[in-house]
Amino acid sequence: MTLFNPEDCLILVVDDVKLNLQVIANILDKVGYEYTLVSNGNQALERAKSARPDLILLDLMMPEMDGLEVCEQIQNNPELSEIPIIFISASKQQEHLLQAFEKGAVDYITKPFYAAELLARVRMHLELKYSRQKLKKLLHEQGELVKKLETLANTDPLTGVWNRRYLLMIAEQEIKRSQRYYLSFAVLLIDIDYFKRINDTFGHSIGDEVIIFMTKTVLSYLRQVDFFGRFGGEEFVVLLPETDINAAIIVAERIRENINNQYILVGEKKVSITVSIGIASYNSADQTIDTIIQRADKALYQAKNQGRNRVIA
Ligand code: GH3
Ligand code: MG
Ligand code: MG
Ligand code: MG
Repeated sequence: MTLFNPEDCLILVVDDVKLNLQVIANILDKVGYEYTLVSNGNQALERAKSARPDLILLDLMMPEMDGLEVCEQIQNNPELSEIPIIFISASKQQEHLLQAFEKGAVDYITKPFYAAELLARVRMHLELKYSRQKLKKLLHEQGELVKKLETLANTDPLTGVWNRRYLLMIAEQEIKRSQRYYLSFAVLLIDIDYFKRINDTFGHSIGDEVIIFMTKTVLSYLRQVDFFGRFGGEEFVVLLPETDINAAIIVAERIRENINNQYILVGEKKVSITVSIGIASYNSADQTIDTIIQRADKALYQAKNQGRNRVIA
């Protein structure tokens, strides 16, 4: 499995001794790695920022800023902290080795070293880096996919509002919450009046546009905490948490009136619709959402019977 081509990998080599830089450069050349060479700590930080190397070979002992300091600063920079750092040092002291790893190094090679050893370690750490990146990308993609699936499973494709399944689930939670905390919540059942006529007169796709227009209007009159969903066809449900019947009537009236006052343009023609709204509110006898919806449905039926474009609670 090859995760990378050496020619695509840039290695930053830091050493205060020119000869050391040359030796390492020759070794990297054999395999075809790209490299960039610097001879002190400050240059190393600058070059790391400007060139964004894939890996850093870092001398430990350097005058002014030593390798440990360089390593620490790179680790503390979120944009650079994922670059693997391998120390190369003449020091075999355990103290140095421990400090290097504490500062975030991934490896420690002592001088003198075999060319093959250096290359093997460089290769291994580049592979690890690329597999980490790959895994991160996969996890991100998976997360995005889960979000998309959730949206697909919970929303209505035409309008983007919650679908029936999701709304019923939320409603059952609302019942439990209301039982537990002695709260009330209200349900609005909204149905477009004489919608068949819209379809018959203007066609189904204009009918769809009218439905979308209607959901936008309703949404603009709801709070963030309310749930609005399509129950089926041109019938919609609003769940109003912690809302009593009187407050629900005010919300419903506002929705009804505003839909009544607006129109959408179909060519030159103004198309306006009205809605009828049935309201019911939770009471402690309700064990499931069905009984509440049934009462809202009865109220809606009355609203239709009494001439439509009205709210009945
Ligand atoms: P009312 O509710 O006032 O009694 O009359 P209505 O004409 O609205 O009657 P009903 O509720 O029985 O009819 C609803 C119509 O809505 C029937 C169906 O063709 C149409 N419809 C349902 N879903 C959609 C949709 O997604 N798009 C379009 N364009 N029409 C739909
Ligand atoms: Mg040195
Ligand atoms: Mg209708
Ligand atoms: Mg209907």
